[in-house]
Amino acid sequence: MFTTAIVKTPCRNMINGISTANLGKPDYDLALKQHKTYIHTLEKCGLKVMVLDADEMFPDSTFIEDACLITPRCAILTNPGDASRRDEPLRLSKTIQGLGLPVESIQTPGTLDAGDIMMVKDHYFAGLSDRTNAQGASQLETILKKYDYTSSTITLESVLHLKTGISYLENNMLLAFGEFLTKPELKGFNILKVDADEAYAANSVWINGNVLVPKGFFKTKKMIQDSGYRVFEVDVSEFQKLDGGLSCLSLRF
Ligand code: CIR
Repeated sequence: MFTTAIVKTPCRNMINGISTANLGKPDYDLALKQHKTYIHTLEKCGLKVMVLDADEMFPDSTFIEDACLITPRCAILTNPGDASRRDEPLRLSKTIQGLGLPVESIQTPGTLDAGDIMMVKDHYFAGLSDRTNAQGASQLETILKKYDYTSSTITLESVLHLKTGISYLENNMLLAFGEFLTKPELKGFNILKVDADEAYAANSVWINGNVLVPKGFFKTKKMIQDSGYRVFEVDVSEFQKLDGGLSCLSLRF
């Protein structure tokens, strides 16, 4: 169960965030509105939400998931793989230090975006991507071991982050599309297959028996509902324009 989430208000400068989506520039006012609805949805799932101020220095900083990994036994400030995001964890450090957990960090030459990390009970899958390198994953493994956790890696082929393509829905259920349907590392999970035309919805978020699904992906929404979850549809179109999804917008713990 999660009790708390941390989110970071989008900054005006988000329109200059990194993007490969080809969906145009985000509309800032609409993004703010969508972010508020996202916060309310987290609250409906029973979470207390800490809302951090916008930070104009970092256009992508609303994608707070990449800057820190919070586990039940420690918090790990990351070292984001894209130079423009490298100092985002520093700006979070005070908030994270205040949580009452031991705080660790990933160090250069290791890089790691926590969007590449998927928690499955006491095991953490780390995606090796353009953002997370082998040294980052190996530092993560060493840190996690100290707290009696295990980890393993999965090499990504086409998506930005591991959780762009898969979401763990607890009870051994995985939501996945494309390259993740056939990965040997993931056999053993019950996989809910997301169709290629709804690939964006593979980034959905389990919170205490509820699943947040991006708005407009009807087949995926129905499939998750039919599997027994309560589903909340959340419109994050303005964040999709920056390659970001539902999970990227919060730290949940
Ligand atoms: C980036 O490219 O870093 C941002 N524009 C999007 C980050 C999305 N985060 C995530 O998938 N965890």
